[in-house]
Amino acid sequence: MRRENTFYTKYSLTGGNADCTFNYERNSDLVLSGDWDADGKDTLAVRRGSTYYIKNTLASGIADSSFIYGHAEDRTFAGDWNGDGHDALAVLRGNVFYFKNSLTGGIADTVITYGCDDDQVYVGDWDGDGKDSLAVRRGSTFYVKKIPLLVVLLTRYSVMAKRVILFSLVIGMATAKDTFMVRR
Ligand SMILES: [Ca+2]
Ligand SMILES: [Ca+2]
Ligand SMILES: [Ca+2]
Repeated sequence: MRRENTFYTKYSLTGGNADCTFNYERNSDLVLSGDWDADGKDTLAVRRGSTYYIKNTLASGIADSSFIYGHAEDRTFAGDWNGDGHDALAVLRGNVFYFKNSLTGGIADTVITYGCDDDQVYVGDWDGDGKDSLAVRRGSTFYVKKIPLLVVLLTRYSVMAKRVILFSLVIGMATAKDTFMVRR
């Protein structure tokens, strides 16, 4: 959770106080989390304009690396697009996603057009293949890229959707796939 510019992190899914607190960067910065160095631990990156500051430890202080990518008005997402264990960034401009597999600026490694401008976008490894991909939410409908059957079920039947989500959660716990949590 984030309160002002202090981050409280939890190492387990229980209530109570956070395990550690630390300060990093300024209030107005956009914060992303990911496993930038592939050590199995997620840490933070901060975006200011189109400059990204990467930190590989959960501590205050100077960023481990920084680079410029995309435009200041782009939306930014973090994920492991190529399954090499390193999370990197994708920016969304209109409905075009520009994926990058390294924490550097320059030309995107993959460019795709997907969804609509104002969709809510989620990143996850929906099929458990180790690569993150996209899902977009438009109203109460989820569109999961690479899982057509799930898309049909979630689109057509709201009762079925609950069952599919519940089923996915159970499967997800068993296979370490990312799944949706629906908040009501
Ligand atoms: Ca890491
Ligand atoms: Ca990667
Ligand atoms: Ca995947």
